[in-house]
Amino acid sequence: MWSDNRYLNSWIQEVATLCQPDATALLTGSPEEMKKLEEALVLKQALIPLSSTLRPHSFLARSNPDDVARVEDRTFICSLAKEDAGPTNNWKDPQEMKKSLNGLFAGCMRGRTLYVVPFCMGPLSSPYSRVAVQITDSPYVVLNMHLMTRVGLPALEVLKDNPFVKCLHSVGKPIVDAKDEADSWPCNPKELCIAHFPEEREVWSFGSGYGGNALLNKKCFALRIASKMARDEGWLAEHMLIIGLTNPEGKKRYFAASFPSACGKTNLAMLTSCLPGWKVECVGDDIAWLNWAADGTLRAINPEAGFFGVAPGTSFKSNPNAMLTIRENTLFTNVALTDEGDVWWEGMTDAPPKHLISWTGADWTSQSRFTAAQANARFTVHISQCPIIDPAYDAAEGVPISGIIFGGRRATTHPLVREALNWSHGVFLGASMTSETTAAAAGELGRIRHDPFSMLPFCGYNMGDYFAHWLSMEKKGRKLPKIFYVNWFQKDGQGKFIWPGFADNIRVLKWMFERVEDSREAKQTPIGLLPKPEDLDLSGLKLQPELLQQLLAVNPAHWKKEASELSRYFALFGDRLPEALSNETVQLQKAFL
Ligand code: GTP
Ligand code: SPV
Ligand code: MN
Repeated sequence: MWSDNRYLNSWIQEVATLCQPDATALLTGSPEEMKKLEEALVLKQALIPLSSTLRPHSFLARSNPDDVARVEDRTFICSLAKEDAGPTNNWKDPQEMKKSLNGLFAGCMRGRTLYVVPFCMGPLSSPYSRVAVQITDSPYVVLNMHLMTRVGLPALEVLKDNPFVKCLHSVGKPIVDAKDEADSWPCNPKELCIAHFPEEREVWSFGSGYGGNALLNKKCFALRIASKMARDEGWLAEHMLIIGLTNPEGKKRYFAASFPSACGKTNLAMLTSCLPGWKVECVGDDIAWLNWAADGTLRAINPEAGFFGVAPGTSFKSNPNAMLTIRENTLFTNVALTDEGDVWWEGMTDAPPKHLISWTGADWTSQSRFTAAQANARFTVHISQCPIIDPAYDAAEGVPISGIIFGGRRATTHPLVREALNWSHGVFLGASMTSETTAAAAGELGRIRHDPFSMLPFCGYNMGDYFAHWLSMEKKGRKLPKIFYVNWFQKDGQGKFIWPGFADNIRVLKWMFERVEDSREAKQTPIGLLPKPEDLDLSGLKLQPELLQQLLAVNPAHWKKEASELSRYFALFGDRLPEALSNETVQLQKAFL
């Protein structure tokens, strides 16, 4: 008897029989438990303790070089019907997939410990929260989950004797010889498979120990499975940060923003304002669950309890709040190690230290021809350490959302900011998101791709149905948030970013706040409502007038191309594309004929 939950007890038995671990442990969530795991990993040299003065109680993990990011082409949505996975997901027949997974998992935990990690996504007392259980043979994954979710007995207390989402994970490398025993990052990239069963509410992940492949609480459950639950139950599970924005008069409004992976969510979520009197507070940096409350407001909770943030580019200049968040009790993965026992990555300081040990364990100097940190190097840390944590981050009822922001990484075409004309135009803006690919997923970098709602890799069902679900949110009595679309990433002829970004993004947030409050006018264009240049607060910023003009331009040649590409893309969805979106596309095309 592992717990009071009969489903859990029989599942543990079933998985142990299949995977044949040496030992089984149910996690309580206590700090002592975490300490024991850390000590064991340090002993195995799978964790390097950092300097206790420079980075107290913090560790560095180095992954296998073939296991550094999410792998989208090995990620599957195994819905009963192929059409329910839709044209943007990899589909496999659930029965066939289960058969092959049963083969892969048979005996896969030999020599290892099977950890059972109950976890609650969202505040323990929130009606919007959901409990799941991850079984994993990776102690590194367990440590991450301790930092990022509400784990252990408190989660089991919430669960009681109810069914839960089953998340089964193995690094896919049983210990058979001394080499396996010594391996500090076991994984099995050749057999990698991350399979989702949306109808059964199950995830099976095999072969990776990294990020979204292995921390099944995050993208696998809180987005892919949860998006399907949300559709069935009338809510939204989104790849969004959540912030509170306060103006100099003390009025506060909450915004949620959806940008693709490595496109600025963590940075916006922790923004330090460069405008006096304006303040940002952080509710979450990656995932939002949105529900309609009885009073018609859209309430957001952050299902997570910690950050799994991109390290490269993070500095006291770009994101001081992130730097303060990770000053201690932080788990770093694939960053460089300094001679003093601290961490470093590209962009952390203007000049690199003279000598480093790179993420692969090699000596590094500024003459080296490889980067010191891996491009998708990350920090894992509990949200409570964020100096600008919002007082309501753990509130059961969530926070009321006044504005939703979409955005992507585009060198041209998309202006700094625009506002949707109405809800269905806003859904169209979300559906039409495009962005350059980043190191957050394995594959080519910098290729422009469609990433609707930044959910391309994370939607657990047919994306056409997902669009329809968003459209269906517009109902009588609901206070619909205003919808915006931003682009911090326009470049000049030399390939330099035009907009300073980071702290200066508050200038754009201020305009959106004023729009939400109906206290600013806007200019109507065929792509939405744009700020009048004089309405953007650019005080203290040296920006040449031609550059400001470029930031707010609607270039007809660019938009003609964009609209025709969009029409080609939407055709993929066939009759699952809602009519409202095909109408919007036609309108856009007509405007730039
Ligand atoms: P995921 O955790 O993968 O979902 O990423 P994210 O959306 O949270 O992205 P994050 O904030 O970590 O930023 C990713 C990269 O974009 C970092 O290297 C940042 O330095 C860079 N970045 C973020 N905001 C801005 C901005 O306003 N301007 C510019 N030029 N770069 C930015
Ligand atoms: C992302 O890729 O959007 C991330 C990192 O937030 S991971 O957890 O690996 O998905
Ligand atoms: Mn993300």
